[in-house]
Amino acid sequence: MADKDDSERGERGERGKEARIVEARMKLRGRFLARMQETPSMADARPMGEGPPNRHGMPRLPPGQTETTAWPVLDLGIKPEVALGKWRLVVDGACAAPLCLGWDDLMALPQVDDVSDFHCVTTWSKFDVPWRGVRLAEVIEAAQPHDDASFLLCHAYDGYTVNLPMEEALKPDVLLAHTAYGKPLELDHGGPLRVITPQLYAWKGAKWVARIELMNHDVLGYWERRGYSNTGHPWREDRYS
Ligand SMILES: Nc1nc2c(c(=O)[nH]1)N[C@H]1C(S)=C(S)[C@@H](COP(=O)(O)O)O[C@H]1N2
Ligand SMILES: [Mo]
Repeated sequence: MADKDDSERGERGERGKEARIVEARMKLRGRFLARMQETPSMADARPMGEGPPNRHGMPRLPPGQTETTAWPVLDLGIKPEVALGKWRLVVDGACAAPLCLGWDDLMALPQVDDVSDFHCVTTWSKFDVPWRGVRLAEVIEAAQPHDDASFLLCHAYDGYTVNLPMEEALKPDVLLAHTAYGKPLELDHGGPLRVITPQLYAWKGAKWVARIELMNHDVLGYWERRGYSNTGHPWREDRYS
C-alpha cells in the first residue's frame, strides 16, 4: 500500500507542478502581454527599413542593413566545447522553481520549428533561417518567476553575457535553438544551444547559453556595457547608445 500512496503522491506532485507552471504562464501573460504588443517590432506604425513586409508586418530589411546569404561567425573568439553529457542549462534568480536542465531534459520539453530572420548590428541580415528548439518562454514559465521578475541576464559558456527585458524574451520566436537548417547547431554558431532573438539585433542572442538569470532589475550585458544600445531594435536602428 505504501507504493500506491507514493505513486499517488508523486502524481499529485506532478499535477501540482503542472498547475503551478500554468499559473506562472498566465501571470506572465497578464504582466507582459500589453508590453510585448507595445514593443517597436509589434507596434511601430511607420518603421524604418525597406522591402515587402516580413512576417511581423515590418519592412523586410531593417535600415542600414544588407542581405547576405553567407552566415558570418561573430563572437569573442572563445569556442567553448561542452560535451552533451556534461552540458547544463540553469534557469535561476528571481523565481520559485530554479531549473538545472541536462540535454535530455531539454529535449523532453515541447520542441518548435520556426523560420526567422537574423540581423547583425555589423549590418548584415540573413533571411529565413529554419530553426528548431525550445521557446525561451517555456523554461522561464517552468521556473515560476517571482512577481517582480522583469529582466533576464543570459550567461554563456564563453563568459559572454547579454540582458533582455521580459517582454522581448517571452516572444514566441525567441528560441533556445539546437538545430539550424535541419542539422545540429554548429559550435561556431553557438552549438549545442544558443538563444535567438529574431526581432532584435543578433548580439541579443547568447551562443553557448549556460544560464538564464531572472532578475527584478536590469543589468547590462557584455556589449551593452561597451556602448551598444540597451534596446537593440533593428527597425529603429538602435545600434549604439
Ligand atoms: N556566447 C556568445 N554569444 C554571442 C556572441 C559572443 O561573443 N558570445 N556574440 C554575439 C554577436 S555580437 C552576434 S552578431 C551573434 C553572431 O552569431 P553567429 O556567429 O551565429 O552569426 O552572436 C551573439 N552571441
Ligand atoms: Mo554582433
